[in-house]
Amino acid sequence: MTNSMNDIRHSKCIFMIGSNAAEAHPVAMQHILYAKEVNGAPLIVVDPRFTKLAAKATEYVRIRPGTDTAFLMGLINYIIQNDWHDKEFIRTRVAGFEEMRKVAAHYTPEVVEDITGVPKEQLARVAKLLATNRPGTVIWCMGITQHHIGSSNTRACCILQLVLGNMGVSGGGTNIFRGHDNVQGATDVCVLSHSLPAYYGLKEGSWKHWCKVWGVDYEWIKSRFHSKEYMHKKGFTLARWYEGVIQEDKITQYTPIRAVVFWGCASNSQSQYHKLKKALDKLDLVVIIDPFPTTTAAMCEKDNVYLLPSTSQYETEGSVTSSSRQAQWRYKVVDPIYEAKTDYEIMYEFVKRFGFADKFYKNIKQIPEDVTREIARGALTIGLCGWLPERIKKHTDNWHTFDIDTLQAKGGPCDGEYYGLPWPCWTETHPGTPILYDISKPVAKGGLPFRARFGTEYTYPDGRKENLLAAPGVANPGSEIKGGYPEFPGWKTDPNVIKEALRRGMAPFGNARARCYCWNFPDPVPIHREPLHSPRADLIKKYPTYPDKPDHYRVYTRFASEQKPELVKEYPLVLITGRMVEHMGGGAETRSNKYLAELAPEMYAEINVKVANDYGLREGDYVWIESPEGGRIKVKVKVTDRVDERTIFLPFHFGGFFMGRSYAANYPEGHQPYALGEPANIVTNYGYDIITQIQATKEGLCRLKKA
Ligand SMILES: Nc1nc2c(c(=O)[nH]1)N[C@H]1C(S)=C(S)[C@@H](COP(=O)(O)OP(=O)(O)OC[C@H]3O[C@@H](n4cnc5c(=O)[nH]c(N)nc54)[C@H](O)[C@@H]3O)O[C@H]1N2
Ligand SMILES: Nc1nc2c(c(=O)[nH]1)N[C@H]1C(S)=C(S)[C@@H](COP(=O)(O)OP(=O)(O)OC[C@H]3O[C@@H](n4cnc5c(=O)[nH]c(N)nc54)[C@H](O)[C@@H]3O)O[C@H]1N2
Ligand SMILES: [Mo]
Repeated sequence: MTNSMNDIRHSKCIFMIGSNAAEAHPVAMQHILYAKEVNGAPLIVVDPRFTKLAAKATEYVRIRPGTDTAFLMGLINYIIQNDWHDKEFIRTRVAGFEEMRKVAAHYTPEVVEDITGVPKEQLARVAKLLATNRPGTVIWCMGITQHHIGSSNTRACCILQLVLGNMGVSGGGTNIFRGHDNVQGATDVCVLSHSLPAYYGLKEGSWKHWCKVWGVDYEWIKSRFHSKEYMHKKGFTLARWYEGVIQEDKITQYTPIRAVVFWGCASNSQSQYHKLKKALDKLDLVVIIDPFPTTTAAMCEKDNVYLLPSTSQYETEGSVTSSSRQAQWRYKVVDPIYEAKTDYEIMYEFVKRFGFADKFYKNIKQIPEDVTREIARGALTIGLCGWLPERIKKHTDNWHTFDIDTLQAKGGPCDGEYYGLPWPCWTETHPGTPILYDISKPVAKGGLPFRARFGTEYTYPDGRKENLLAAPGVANPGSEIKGGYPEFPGWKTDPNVIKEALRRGMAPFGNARARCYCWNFPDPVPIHREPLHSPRADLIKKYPTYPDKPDHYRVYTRFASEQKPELVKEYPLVLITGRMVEHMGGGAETRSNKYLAELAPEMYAEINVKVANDYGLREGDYVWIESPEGGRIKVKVKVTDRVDERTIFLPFHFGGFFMGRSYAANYPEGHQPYALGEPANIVTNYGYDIITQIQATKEGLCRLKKA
């Protein structure tokens, strides 16, 4: 998120694509509705479904699932064709515009209408709203990311904002509403398989940096791995770990997986759940560390499960990071109840028994403060150097002294600082960066240019050379160099370099252009590729998916070999999934809550009136929904015009049933949730993003049978 939830109050136009914030981010809605109702900003909502958010829209765009890149490139093309692009911003701060423009030219309103189903008049109307109401914000969520071309979708959103010149300004930006409480913090410390904390990657230099921060010997860390190769090899992702067990797609790891720890993770949140179930049946050991036993425990039929009850967030404390890159201190409300232990304690007990507590806790005497201090010492890349526990607590304690519009404290102990010290917060005295890439302020006061991450010059395939640094004259006030500059050598490992850069009025990571052409991506400019399982057989030939990827996070991942034009004949309906306001994630917490379970007690499928009539179904009837991979679920139908005549929507929060069979009796006594139901993820299709491997849960095919 480049700006903040609060900053949306200043937007002149709000473009939301693949987000249903009215259900998934109801608190953020106060800022969206403020901009809309108080300031009169138009609200554009792009979603295949007429959601509760769409009900608030000035302009609701119904789009065919999995075609967002085509729509976005169509908007970009239309904006350029009408000469509405921000030429000065592009001239000074953007790279690869020419290359991008040529690709975008393909997406004429007619072509876009054919791919997306959005009428060309509506595309023109939306483009005009964006062009005439600046600065506007672009907000996206899972409707954009959970696709095999999810990474292209996200880049197309960014390019749209570059073309409009909406970056680095209040009211503009690319604003991605995050998921869980503290998921931004979890991402920043990188609980992912392809990087060390703070986006350092897995190269030797990164390991050496973190070894220094942790105070442990690099050779010792190396000795913990099977071989040096595995120190630098991306791991399995959450989406596909089970293949490491069942190996139906070939794995590239020296040994299969035999044990899994679910630490605050619900298995029914993962697609291909019937495959995951096979893995649960095969594993030697399953450990669940959670305040609830979760559906996972009930699904394990072998006597191979350990339940370690952890506390909830109210029984522990520490720093947490919001969507807007802000830190807060969460204080404990009550002591842990019953035999539950905090996640810190559980971690400690493991580490002690594994025999390396002396190394793991070398710098950690006081939990959690010293953990936060260690992050501040190591996470230089995103500028967490100024996030000291004392400062974070001071902000939380003085919450009321900050302005709701600017996030800045007026007077008081945090005078002039921005709430939660939004990162990068480069030093112990830096006020935080409320808006990324804002060159109107000095870097030391929260300004920032674009990062120079990809060298200083690039030669495009046609021989055109381009300087990748910002144009002369474009820099933050007070910058020693009045124009673009490369990164400061050593800034990622030495806080003194960061301080030196700030003293010279400059950003440690350089001052560059934002790229519209990413040569290190499979599609340097985002292009439309038909969903892996597409309802439009005719378009597959024209817009095919990628070739298969043999080692994608250690698993053979099918793309071209999975995209079959004839599939739609047997599976004629499009399947999308998502959230409802009453439930959270896998639903362990909310389905175990009497009041929420009463509000939303049952799993259901939203189907259109025409589909209901064609299949002879009425509200409340049961149907089998079947996926191409052999998953099937029995659910109740909800007949509604929210979805179109070809699309079925499923919420993914249910569990405790499996293909028609109840597993209720498998829960530990007294721990059965109040609401049980079939997991949607039994029928979400095969399909993963080409870069991130996120599961494509919003672009599958299925078929219906009356139960
Ligand atoms: N109540 C509640 N709130 C939550 C959560 C929860 O489980 N419950 N989960 C949290 C988490 S972890 C996250 S990540 C966020 C997610 O928040 P959102 O992403 O907003 O939630 P979703 O409902 O998954 O998806 C949003 C919309 O994407 C649409 N969509 C599906 N396919 C497409 C497509 O191809 N194109 C477009 N443009 N749209 C499409 C769906 O119809 C849906 O309305 O919510 C967070 N907030
Ligand atoms: N079909 C489909 N599938 C999806 C999605 C979709 O849109 N469609 N969305 C995907 C997304 S974006 C996400 S983020 C995932 C979410 O999926 P998960 O993260 O797997 O599901 P949650 O239920 O949100 O949270 C997991 C568990 O954390 C536990 N928990 C809560 N607090 C604590 C704590 O302090 N400590 C510990 N140890 N545990 C705790 C909860 O009890 C819960 O059981 O689902 C993904 N799956
Ligand atoms: Mo999420």
